[in-house]
Amino acid sequence: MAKIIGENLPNIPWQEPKGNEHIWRYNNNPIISRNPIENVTRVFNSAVVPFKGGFAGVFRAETNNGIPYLYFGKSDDGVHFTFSKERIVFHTKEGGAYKFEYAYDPRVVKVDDVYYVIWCDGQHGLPVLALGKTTDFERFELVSHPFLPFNRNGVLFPRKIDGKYYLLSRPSDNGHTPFGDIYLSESPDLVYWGNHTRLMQRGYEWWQGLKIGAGCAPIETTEGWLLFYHGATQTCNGFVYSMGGVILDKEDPRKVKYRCGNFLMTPETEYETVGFVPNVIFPCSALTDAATGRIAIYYGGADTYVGLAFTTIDRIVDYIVKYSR
Ligand code: BMA
Repeated sequence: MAKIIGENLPNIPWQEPKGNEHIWRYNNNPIISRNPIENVTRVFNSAVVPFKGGFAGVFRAETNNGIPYLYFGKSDDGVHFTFSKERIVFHTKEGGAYKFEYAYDPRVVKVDDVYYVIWCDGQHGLPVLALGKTTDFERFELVSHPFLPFNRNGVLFPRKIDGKYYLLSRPSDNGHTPFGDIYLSESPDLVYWGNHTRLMQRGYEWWQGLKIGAGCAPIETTEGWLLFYHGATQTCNGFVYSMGGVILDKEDPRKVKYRCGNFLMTPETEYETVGFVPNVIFPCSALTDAATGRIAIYYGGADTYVGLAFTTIDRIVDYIVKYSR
């Protein structure tokens, strides 16, 4: 039986399944609805981590001029969030406030005692990955822009492997990117990145046939690194984004052990199929409880809402292995 290697967090959001589903949605989804903050029309594709006995998050917030920025939110139960009134300010090395063009799809990953925030940042109108950090969710600092444009979906591994940081990313174009594979890069210091390799190619399965991108920070388990990601297909009415799952080798995350040929979740509910962009499930973070094996996944629905999905380590590993290619 697979086990999560990590902290015991008995207070993560949770709801029991009805039957033997491999993954199930929270009954009270969406947990964040429209207009949740003054001057913000939608919050989605956001990342939540355990913090000081409760939860903290960095949220993709589309302001009323249609431009996305990053906002801070905190919660006691991981379901009800209180948001900052203003955008998060990232301090530069020179001491000033980093001037955002736009910022979206944040991930937050704790490595040692630092919370790293990775997002897609606009620089001279081009999408690049940006990396920031905080220890208290009050003062945030900009660390670097790891790669050249064009790149999105940056996801850091939650610990160093053989003394190196590992970062997943997805080279893209300047628009809606009708292609894309997941790459893996390594760094000794979070500034200089190299040994870039293509980890996973978009699939021949139709749901992930157009492009794929990393989702939540990889979860360390006895079976390897469990990664929830998104896969997109192209239809005559636009892209459809589903959630996929893969298990990477623990010592060498460049090796794919099991990649599920089936999607884990595809848009079905109203908050996934109807919204600013219909038919989008976009996972960005997951909370885990090692003792019970529970996993709570935060995902964006239809570029409009935040939803929660639940699974357990044994159910999801069984499913990924059963339907792996
Ligand atoms: C991708 C990203 C995501 C978004 C998705 C669907 O390219 O921009 O932020 O959720 O498209 O619109």
